[in-house]
Amino acid sequence: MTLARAVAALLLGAALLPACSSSPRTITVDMRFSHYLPTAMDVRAGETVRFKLVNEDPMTHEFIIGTAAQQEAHEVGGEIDHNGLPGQASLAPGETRTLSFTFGRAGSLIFACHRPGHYAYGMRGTITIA
Ligand SMILES: [Cu+2]
Repeated sequence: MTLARAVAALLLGAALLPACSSSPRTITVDMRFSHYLPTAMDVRAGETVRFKLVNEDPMTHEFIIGTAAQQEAHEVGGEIDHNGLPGQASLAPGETRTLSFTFGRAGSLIFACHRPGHYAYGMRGTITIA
């Protein structure tokens, strides 16, 4: 690439930035060996995030956003399919699915899987909302 082309590409990129800033940010969450990666995320109050959930395991997993109390309730609850519920998803073995969620006020939330034994095994992470 010539210098002129590199400069032109940079200027074009800068010109496109304002248009891109209004679309939701995508955070990819991998589920592997019954753990999430990443295990901690930072978002802004009021931000809408598009989660790309990738289940790499040969078993069903969940991605459920909630408070500690809500997670405890899910741990003893019986829902099998969480798809279509706000901030919740169920993923079949090997499935990739997207979930959009708008965060409220500043604080912290937990995301977790409540398939039997997974939460206790450590399939959970934290979201800090600032
Ligand atoms: Cu799981």
